[in-house]
Amino acid sequence: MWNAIAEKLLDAKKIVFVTGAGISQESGIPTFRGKEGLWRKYDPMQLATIDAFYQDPKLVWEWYEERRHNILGAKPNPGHLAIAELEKYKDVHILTQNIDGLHQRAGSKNVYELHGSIITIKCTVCSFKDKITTGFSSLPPLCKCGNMLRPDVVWFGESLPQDVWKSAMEQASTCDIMIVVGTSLAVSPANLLPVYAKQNRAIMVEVNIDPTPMSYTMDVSLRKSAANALPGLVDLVSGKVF
Ligand code: BV8
Ligand code: ZN
Repeated sequence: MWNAIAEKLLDAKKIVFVTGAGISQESGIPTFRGKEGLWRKYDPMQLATIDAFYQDPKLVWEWYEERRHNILGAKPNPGHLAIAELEKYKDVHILTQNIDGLHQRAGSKNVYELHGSIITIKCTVCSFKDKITTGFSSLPPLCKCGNMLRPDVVWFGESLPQDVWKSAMEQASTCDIMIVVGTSLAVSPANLLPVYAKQNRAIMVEVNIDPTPMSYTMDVSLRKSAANALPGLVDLVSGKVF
């Protein structure tokens, strides 16, 4: 599966991953646009936008709390674990659109959360921000300052955290190999990251069960699941298989 670029993989110093909901699908977390996708049941523009939040904060909070409980019960799968193990052999950075924290729970260190995190909460007015450690007695939860608290995620129409976005562009533009895993590349500006890598002559790899708008620019396109394809990458790099 990885033999076509075995040489490049062994020579590579920095490997950067761009991951999306597909890498967490085998942990039981629905993707956004798949058949059983999250958005299928809910209209994203209805729930993951600031207007939706102010229109019906309770509904938006119920959606996030349902997802957060599903995520807390989920475990990293062999795809997440392989990427974490790769850090033993290479300089690995993970630019993820996911808010589920599974890369960190798998043991990955250099994780850039482009769209925030479902386990962090922040105030809509003051600078309060904290990890969510317990449930809430009522929704929407209120800050000590009296204003509503919100999930610390990036909604449609909101800009990405500037510092995270800047570092993500930097990593994408300076990697030897970019591996895009489990994302339809439908959402901007995250979908620009593979373009930056390509412009800087990185070797481009896609691991995705469906084709994406950037499949034609890939050096290798694996129509495989993440949990299926990624362990083979570590076997090759670690010398377990030649
Ligand atoms: C911004 C956090 C500007 C919340 C998310 C028209 C109208 C309105 C807006 C726009 C518009 N056109 C463009 C925009 C901009 C908009 C955008 O891109 N919209 C799209 C939908 C057209 N982007 C934004 O609004 C961004 N902000 O542009 O700000 C700005 C600038 C300055 C100042 C102010 C503002 C913010 C975007 C962030 C939105 N938040 N999530 C939450 O999660 O609740 S996006 C959401 O979609 C998730 O983060 C998710 O990651 C992301 C993308 O989805 P994917 O991860 O790719 O998942 P998907 O299901 O689509 O694909 C899964 C893939 O995996 C599939 O291809 C499948 O085949 C594959 N797969 C499935 N299983 C497996 C697998 N592959 C391997 N193995 C498997 N097992
Ligand atoms: Zn506050």
